[in-house]
Amino acid sequence: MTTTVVLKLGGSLVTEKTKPFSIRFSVLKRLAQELVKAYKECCSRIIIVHGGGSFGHYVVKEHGGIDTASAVTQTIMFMRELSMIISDIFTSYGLPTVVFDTHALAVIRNNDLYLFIEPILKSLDLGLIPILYGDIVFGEKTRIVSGDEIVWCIGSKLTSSRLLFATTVDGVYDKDPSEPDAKLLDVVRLSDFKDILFSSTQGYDVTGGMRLKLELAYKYYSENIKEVVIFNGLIEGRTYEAICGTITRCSRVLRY
Ligand code: ATP
Ligand code: IP8
Repeated sequence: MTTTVVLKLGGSLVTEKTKPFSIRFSVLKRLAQELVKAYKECCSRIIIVHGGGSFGHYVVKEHGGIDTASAVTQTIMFMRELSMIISDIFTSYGLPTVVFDTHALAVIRNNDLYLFIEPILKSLDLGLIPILYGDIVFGEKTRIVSGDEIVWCIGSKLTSSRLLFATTVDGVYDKDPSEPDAKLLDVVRLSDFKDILFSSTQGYDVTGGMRLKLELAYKYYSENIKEVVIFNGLIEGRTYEAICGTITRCSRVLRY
């Protein structure tokens, strides 16, 4: 069975989430190198999804929501901009990336996300690396769809997937990771979620932070999803290890 890695690059990893429109170029360049190595050595079926960071989240916050035409157009425009920058950097390191605008492949019905994944799969068959991003998705009730939801949604539709969430902390902690006595949870089961304390994300955030990443499991976790790992993409080597299945410092999210 062919397994596909769906890698979320957190907005807090690829941008400075407290500073509007600030990209972490050095992090992206290092991630590109790790991805090149992992793509060559371990897995050529990789879908990348990135978050909004100080692009999407900041624009939505500045507009006070997405109720106006300019809020919608600017949010989409800045998310595309961020995606193009990421794609340009990755391509310059030799990764065959292709950006798929999420809003053009998706629709919201009854508040649920429907994603047309066929073109994404066809691009994977050609050895390409599709990039999607957290975005505004149109529907009866147009809403912001986080990159996390896109990862879970794609993962549940593929016959075999591994979901890897790269962020700025080593994984899920029992409480705010900045607390000195916070403990990293190696394994997190759906039934444990209620005992975890979440602090609000630093900087601009209009989706749902670490809590949302986990809560989406209730809706989307299925037999097709073979592995869910949350890890620190700021630490050199961890993204390579996560893709190649050798990572040890992380949290694994299990269904039961
Ligand atoms: P984005 O949502 O912009 O794509 P991201 O995917 O990197 O970004 P965040 O939404 O920023 O993720 O969530 C990660 C943040 O969640 C960390 O910076 C961390 O401080 C915070 N956090 C809050 N509570 C916890 C917890 N119990 N365990 C781990 N992280 C937590
Ligand atoms: O950062 C949010 O995606 P996320 C996208 O993955 C927008 O939650 C448009 C704010």
